[in-house]
Amino acid sequence: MIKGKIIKAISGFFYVESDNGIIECKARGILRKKNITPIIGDNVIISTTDLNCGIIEEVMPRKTELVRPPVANIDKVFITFAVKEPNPNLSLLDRFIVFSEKVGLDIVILLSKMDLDERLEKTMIIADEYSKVGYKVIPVSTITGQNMDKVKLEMKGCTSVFAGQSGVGKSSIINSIVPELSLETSEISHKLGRGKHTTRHAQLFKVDEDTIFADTPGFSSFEINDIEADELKHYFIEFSALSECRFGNKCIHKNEPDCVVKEAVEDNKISKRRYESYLQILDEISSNNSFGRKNREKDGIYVKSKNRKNGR
Ligand SMILES: Nc1nc2c(ncn2[C@@H]2O[C@H](COP(=O)(O)OP(=O)(O)OP(=O)(O)O)[C@@H](O)[C@H]2O)c(=O)[nH]1
Ligand SMILES: [Mg+2]
Ligand SMILES: [Zn+2]
Repeated sequence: MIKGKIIKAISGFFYVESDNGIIECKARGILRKKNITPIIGDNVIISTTDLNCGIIEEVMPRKTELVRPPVANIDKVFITFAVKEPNPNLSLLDRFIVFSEKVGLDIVILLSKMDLDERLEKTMIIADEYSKVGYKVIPVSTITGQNMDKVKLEMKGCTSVFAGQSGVGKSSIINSIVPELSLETSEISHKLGRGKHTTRHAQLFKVDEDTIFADTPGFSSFEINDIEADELKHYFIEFSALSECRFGNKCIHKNEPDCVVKEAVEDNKISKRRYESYLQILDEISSNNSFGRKNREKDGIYVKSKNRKNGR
């Protein structure tokens, strides 16, 4: 038996880095029966039939698990958004933050292609908004090399993942930090204003024993699953910094009176745009839930969830 870590997964094959080098593996059928799908970042135990082929026998418990892109055991996420080309979709950024908060990851926001924003106006506005929330924001450019040393420093000693829309320059950033990787990159489609999904598979790379990172394929939309309406507020960290609302922990900061979050928005202490982003996601969760419930009721299998609040 050999211990290793999955660094790449393509069409049912897993590439496991071990003391014996990289071994191509299949997963043992029993794992599927147990509902375990190995993903990159997983620490696994494999058996080998010959030198170049192995079977994943066991997947060790995961410290963290990011569902999209699927990567296990990461500490930090570099959420990468371009200031231009493609134009940043901040609602998508907020969604990604929500998921990263839920997983419990350290979050660093990379504002890429700052060289395209000559007077840095847009860069400053976005950086300001998210720094105020409490996030570390690093504007970068692979053309001028600006702040690349800061990204490198942030990567050191942890397992991180670069995630964000297609075409924002994730692979380019990695290339400028670790040039020998020569990852494939390509221009965005100017007609469509978005990237071409150049990176097809997530892959882990090792800089040293403690510094590991993943490049991942870009995404263009993000559905909110597995988050309850009364849970969402915890992932907008600027809300939690305020004192409690009149309805305490039950307040979802929407229609309740004397809500400190709504007051903070009125007083410009919390970004109105972030609050609207919150409401938008909240609505989506509620309509997903009632849609899901209707379908379950139709199938006669609806059971009222114990933890659903407000008698809904
Ligand atoms: N002006 C400018 N262009 C950049 C910068 N970084 C990357 N690019 C360009 O942006 C385009 C997309 O870069 P990629 O690195 O392929 O983007 P990606 O995020 O990996 O995209 P996917 O793999 O599709 O998710 C390429 O043409 C890069 O040359 C930058 O700092 N400034
Ligand atoms: Mg890429
Ligand atoms: Zn409230």
